[in-house]
Amino acid sequence: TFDGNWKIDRNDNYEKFMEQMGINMVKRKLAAHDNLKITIQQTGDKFHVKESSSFRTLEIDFTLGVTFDYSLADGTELSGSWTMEGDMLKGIFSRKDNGKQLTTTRIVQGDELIQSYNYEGVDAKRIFKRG
Ligand code: MYR
Repeated sequence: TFDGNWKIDRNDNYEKFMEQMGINMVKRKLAAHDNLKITIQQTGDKFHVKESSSFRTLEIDFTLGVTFDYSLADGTELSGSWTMEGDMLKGIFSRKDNGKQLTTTRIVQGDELIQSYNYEGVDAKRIFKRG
């Protein structure tokens, strides 16, 4: 169900979220229009994700329930894991620099992939369409 190519369509409150993350205004403006594309391939409890944006391209492999490291485009390092709850992927990550938690979910609704984020009380969403 998550499998396929996804292209960012729109953001909801993403700039406020990035502000809460401590990202400066110039980077926030660029990141709000990052042309993010993700390709997801699931095999059992293993996922292969290709991420490409105006900042970078990278490939990530993770297994549900297994902790891994992930760096944001600005270099902020996270560590955490994804689990599946029903049809929803739930990620709990923590920042290595300050220990604070970033939670995120992914769910497919109709023809859209909705990724939500929470950091220190601020919620945001990024909504992708197949393509
Ligand atoms: C993946 O499944 O795509 C790799 C792991 C993602 C970890 C959580 C991503 C949080 C990204 C937050 C973006 C915040 C920008 C300020």
